[in-house]
Amino acid sequence: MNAIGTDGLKRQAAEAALAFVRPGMRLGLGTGSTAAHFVELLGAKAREGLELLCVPTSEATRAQAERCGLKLTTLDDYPELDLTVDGADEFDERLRLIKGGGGALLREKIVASASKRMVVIADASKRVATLGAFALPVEIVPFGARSALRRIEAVAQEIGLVGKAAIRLTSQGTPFLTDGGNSIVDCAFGAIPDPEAFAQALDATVGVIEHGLFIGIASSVLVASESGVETLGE
Ligand code: ABF
Repeated sequence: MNAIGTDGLKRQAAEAALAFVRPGMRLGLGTGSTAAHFVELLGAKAREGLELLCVPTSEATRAQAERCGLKLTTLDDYPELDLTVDGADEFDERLRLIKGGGGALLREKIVASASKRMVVIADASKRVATLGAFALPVEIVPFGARSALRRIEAVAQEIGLVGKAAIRLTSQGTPFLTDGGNSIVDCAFGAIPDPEAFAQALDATVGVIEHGLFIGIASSVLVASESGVETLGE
């Protein structure tokens, strides 16, 4: 914990991301508490007259954006966006990310991949030398979920990753379902020395819809710490 506090640092990162926004942009809006700061700040700009069109990455962000008075659109109407601003669960020096702790990774990856630029906003606690301290979320088809979980463990083991994978539950103990009605497997395999290899293996696993490894997608990470906001990347 620090003097500003984690939430204050998230806000600082979100404020820094406003510098990337230009009038008339089509924007992807991330999910999570850091992204929520950005949505709130952007809403204030929109109410001051800044013209924007936004695509939310979750139903929660859609509801917040509507409350803030942001104009919403879809990827069907605008398949290419100018910029997405989103949070992350972890990032490394090569701008590789783990996302999906909030369960929105599929829409987050679709929206970020449709954007010319993805700016990640985070407090410095998310910065790691090697990804994997945060359990990697993997979105799977609910049908045959336990079989998919076993296949995920097997492909992980083939590349030397061993640990515990578990189907995510809600606080009531029922299966967690994403906005798309899918399940999430959280993979606590520890350090992932070769995220590209694991991403490829997961991409080829039956039952896996998408995983939370974002590689080659983020253009920059704005990292807020006690000493200010540092920009990694361009
Ligand atoms: C989204 O929100 C997710 O991809 C990530 O799981 C989470 C980060 O949450 P927070 O900003 O609340 O730490 O960006």
